[in-house]
Amino acid sequence: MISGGTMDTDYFQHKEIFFASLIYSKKRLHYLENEFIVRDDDVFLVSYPKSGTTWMMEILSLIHTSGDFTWCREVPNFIRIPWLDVSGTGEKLVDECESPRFLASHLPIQCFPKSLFSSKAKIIYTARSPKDVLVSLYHFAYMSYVVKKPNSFDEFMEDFLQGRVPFGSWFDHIKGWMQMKDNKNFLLVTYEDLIEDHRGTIKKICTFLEKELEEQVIDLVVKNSSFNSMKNNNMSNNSLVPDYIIDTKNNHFMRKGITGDWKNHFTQKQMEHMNVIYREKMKDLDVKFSWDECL
Ligand code: PPS
Repeated sequence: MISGGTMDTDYFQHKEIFFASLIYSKKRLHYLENEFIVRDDDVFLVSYPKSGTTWMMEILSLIHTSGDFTWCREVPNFIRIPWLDVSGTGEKLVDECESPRFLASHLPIQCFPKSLFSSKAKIIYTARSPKDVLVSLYHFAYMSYVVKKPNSFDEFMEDFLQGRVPFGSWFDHIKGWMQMKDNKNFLLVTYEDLIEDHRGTIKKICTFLEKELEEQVIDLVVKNSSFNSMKNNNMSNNSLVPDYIIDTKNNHFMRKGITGDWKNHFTQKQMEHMNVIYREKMKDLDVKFSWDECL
């Protein structure tokens, strides 16, 4: 059963994109885009919400410590890898983070710090099938105060397809970031890659980061970034995020951790509707995704 709070969630618009007023601000977004200095050794974990950001945070933490689990066991993920976009306490965490910094962000490319484009910083973009993103976001809306509570799944799907959700349209987000796909400092990883070949994908990330790890160390990264390991670790399952942002008392952030859960939520009609919109919106993008085959 889904349970959630009663507090209202407000959005504001910045560059025609919705942001939750609770933890984001126009001032911060303006500062980030125009004044934030990206360092050459920064690594950004960029994703549309619910695409596997938290999983990537764990993998990068473990690669960084060469498989040593202590950091992940003792320090919350949002302190290990601060959220660039969040205003208030988040800003301090970003500023105080020592180089080389790992920073997480859901920002669409047009809102990202401009200084990125003249830097050597690395971007790992994590993408996930939009159908599973939609389902994950739908459930998340009931446990968080940063996504408005849906009236129905049908209505929520329409909001998602029209980009009337935080961070805007999934289609625009991915198409925007894919402009960087041929840049050597950009790596595209999908949630589906991680599910199908956890180990192989971690090795690909290590190669991208120029971090050579022995096979036994890779074993530790795989083991300690598994769904169950993260679900049971309070430093990684977001249970330490304040209740006014995410209510993890009655719900698990680490919900199912699978691919294809959309099949348990979509009617035939909803599936066909989303397929039509997907094909139309993605027709000019010359990148193939594993989920394209299901359309
Ligand atoms: S957020 O709120 O935008 O930061 O969410 P994000 O971390 O991007 O995505 C949350 C979904 O990722 C799943 N997850 C995992 N799946 C498999 N294995 C591991 N280790 C893992 N860690 C997180 C999490 O369960 C959410 O997906 P759903 O489908 O809701 O379970």
